[in-house]
Amino acid sequence: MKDAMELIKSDYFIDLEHNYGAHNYHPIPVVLESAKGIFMWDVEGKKYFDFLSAYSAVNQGHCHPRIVDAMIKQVQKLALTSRAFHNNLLGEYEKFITQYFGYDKVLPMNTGVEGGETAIKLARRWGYAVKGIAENKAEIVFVEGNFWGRTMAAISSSNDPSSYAGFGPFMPGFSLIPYNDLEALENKFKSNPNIAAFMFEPIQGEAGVVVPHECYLQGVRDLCTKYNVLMIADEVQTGLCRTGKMLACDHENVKPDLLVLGKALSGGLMPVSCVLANDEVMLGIKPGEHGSTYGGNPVACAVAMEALKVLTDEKLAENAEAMGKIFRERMENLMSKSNLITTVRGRGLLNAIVIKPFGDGKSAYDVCIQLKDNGLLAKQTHGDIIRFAPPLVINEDQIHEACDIIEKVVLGLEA
Ligand code: IF1
Repeated sequence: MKDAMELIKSDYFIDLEHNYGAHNYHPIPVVLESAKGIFMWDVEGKKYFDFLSAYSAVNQGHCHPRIVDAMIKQVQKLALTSRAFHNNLLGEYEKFITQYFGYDKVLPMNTGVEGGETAIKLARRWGYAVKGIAENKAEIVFVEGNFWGRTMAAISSSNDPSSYAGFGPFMPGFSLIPYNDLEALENKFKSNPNIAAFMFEPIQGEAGVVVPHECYLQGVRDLCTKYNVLMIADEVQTGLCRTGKMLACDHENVKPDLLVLGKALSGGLMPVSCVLANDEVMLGIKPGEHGSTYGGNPVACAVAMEALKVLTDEKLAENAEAMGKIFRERMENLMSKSNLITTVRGRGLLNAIVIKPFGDGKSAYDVCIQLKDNGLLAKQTHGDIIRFAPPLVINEDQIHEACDIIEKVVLGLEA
């Protein structure tokens, strides 16, 4: 039984958030105070496996020493110049990241949704300047179940009422087709000559780790090429080794025209995002036509270069691939012993289980509460799906220990 002091500590912080913060979240009731690698500790000193990684922003593990050091060194020297002036970090970073991913140029921003917004502006501009679409007629095609942020453009492309309801009117020039459906994509492209781009996630994260069929990515690439439509891959969540390859598009060796990155681009230390593209697209935006106060700031440049180096130095894609296989085998074995789990799916260390509705109205949220009580933090999505996404530095013993907790909770709930 928690003593009064322990309850007061967590409840004290939860009450502060409730009384003074907007109520735009419903967090799992745990108050974290420190983190390292794959573990986090709450204000009562209890240790947890982090199986969310801040939605794949902490792929390198919490507070990675090399990335923290890079941040500390730079922030004490030169933190922010704005883009009104040059500095000695931005060009180095731009050269590093464009060679790292194989594109002519990069446009640095901060949050993932700013990356998406920037990609859409670049695509519309290309549509007018290169494809010859009539002014204000450019269309961008998205997929059902997409999630790329909370801005007005992002929610204008959503078919999830919890994202868009009550926030209209919406951005024009957007349309939706089913995900993982190449026939629908080709029919859409045939129906309208004014399509500038198709923007999608190679694996849908928020939709519940929806993995498309083999060859979907190649099919998208071929159709975008055939109909002169820009392919925009939103790899904010699936990129940076999360799915067992550097990029989820690498599973089919497909190269998008625009690549959007964010989250783990900073190893979870600060918002860093970007769009990568070749000159025909990137040079469509002229000086003074797009930007951001903090976009490409010297600290972000230093942090992002180190975060990217850690991914390759520590072979995190290979580890994600290997550990993910073990995780899915354990979950499939659990599914064979449980009536609660109906599906196991994912790639690398981006996985999810689908929970059958309980008899007494319990849901995946209740499983997450029990997981928390047993020392593992995860978050449900869309009511019946639990996403499991630990930092990519997790080792085999830790994967098995975490799976033992998941197994104990799931089988315990059935008993
Ligand atoms: C929250 C969800 C995940 C993203 C993809 C762009 C962005 C995101 C594929 C925008 C952001 C975050 C938002 C965050 C929780 C998390 C999330 F549950 F909201 F949907 F990961 F699935 N593209 N996803 O997943 O990046 O502007 O947030 O930096 O609490 O809203 P951002």
